[in-house]
Amino acid sequence: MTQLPLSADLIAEANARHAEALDEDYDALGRKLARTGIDIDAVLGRVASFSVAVPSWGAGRGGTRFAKFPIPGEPTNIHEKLEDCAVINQLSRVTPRVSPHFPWDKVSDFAALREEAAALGLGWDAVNSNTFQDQPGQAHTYANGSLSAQDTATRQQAVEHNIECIEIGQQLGSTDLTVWVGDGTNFPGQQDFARSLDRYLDAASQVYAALPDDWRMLLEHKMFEPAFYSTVISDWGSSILAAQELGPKAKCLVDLGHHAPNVNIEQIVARLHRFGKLGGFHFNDSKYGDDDLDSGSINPHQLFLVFNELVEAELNPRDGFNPSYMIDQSHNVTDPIESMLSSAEAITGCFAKALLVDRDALHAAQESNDTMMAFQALRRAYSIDVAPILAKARVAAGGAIDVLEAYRLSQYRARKAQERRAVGLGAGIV
Ligand code: AFD
Ligand code: MN
Ligand code: MN
Repeated sequence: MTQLPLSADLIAEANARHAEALDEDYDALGRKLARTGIDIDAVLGRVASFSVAVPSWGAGRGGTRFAKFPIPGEPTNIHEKLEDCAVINQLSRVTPRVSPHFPWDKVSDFAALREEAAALGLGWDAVNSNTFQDQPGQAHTYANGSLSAQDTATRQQAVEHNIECIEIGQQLGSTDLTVWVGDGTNFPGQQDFARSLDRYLDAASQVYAALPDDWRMLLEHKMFEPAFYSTVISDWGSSILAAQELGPKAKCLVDLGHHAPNVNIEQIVARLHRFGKLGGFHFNDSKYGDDDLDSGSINPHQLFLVFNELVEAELNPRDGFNPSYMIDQSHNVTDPIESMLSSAEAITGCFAKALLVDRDALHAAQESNDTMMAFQALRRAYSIDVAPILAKARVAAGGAIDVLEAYRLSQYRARKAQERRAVGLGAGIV
């Protein structure tokens, strides 16, 4: 029996006030799309089956290296985080899975946690290991690396932690392990580039060997931070080489914020797909680096171009093409629920726009070297306001037409501020 956190009546009442306007907008958009041969109901069907996972750690207020500013009613443990994730899904109907991070989300009974999530209408996405910080009582420090550490016992500890994450994930019903390591250097000469990668590959292959048959290992690259001179899996090149060496169950995960400024991420998507190694995404946005800003808040066009490649990839599938989508953001100055509601809408919107691209016109223009018309095929789709399609999909599934309005009407955060204990101050990128 599912028990969702918000009142269905409150959502229905708020929707009733917008229903007529939505119908008008949807019908008008339907007529406009029909003129170019697009059936809006078919697009609606595709949008209705789209989903993106949310990270458990995104439910709390993030921080920078300098400070964290908690808000009243912030979640303090995985149970409260799940409840907040259920709010996001109840309103958006597009975020039905949560991606947990260990040991942050560790509990004594994972079977019970799985049921708790199911009762909130939630399933589980990729499990994330954490070998980028030390835990109290940990035998070997990760200060000098984890899977690539010089010290054999440290590497072994990191391998065992990843294997434990797989075992937890099996209890939750996950089928992906995402591995991001903070391993790297701050000084030229600090480590040998080749030998540190050798150590990483050797340790990662031990984790790979523990993967159940239907599992994938998603390698997340990142060019800097916490290491500022070099990182072991710095870019998509290192990532795909490692994934190829590990085997077919190893794939590459693209976090939009983990590249050098101005890198052509949509081309990376196409390249990884070409070699059957596109495993998934962490959606966020950035202006300067791994800023973890809200998806589509800085460069929505790039997000659209990424989805354009994903729709192309779908038309030309390679073996095992099934990328996992997740939001990975740090909400430093907003209510995390509001940020993820807004981000889920931005992400779904870019997917919808990518579906509207006239592929025949695009391909014909490409083949005849008609640069302007090729660009216009993309631009026409990007310019369409798809909001009525997204809202229709939400309403049909029991969600809200205006997600932020319904959330604010619910007074959810104020109620939680009464119930939950305050979280501590402090700094930390999460
Ligand atoms: C990192 C990565 C990654 C990781 C997270 C930890 O994006 O996904 O799990 O932050 O906080 O930058
Ligand atoms: Mn990430
Ligand atoms: Mn990141």
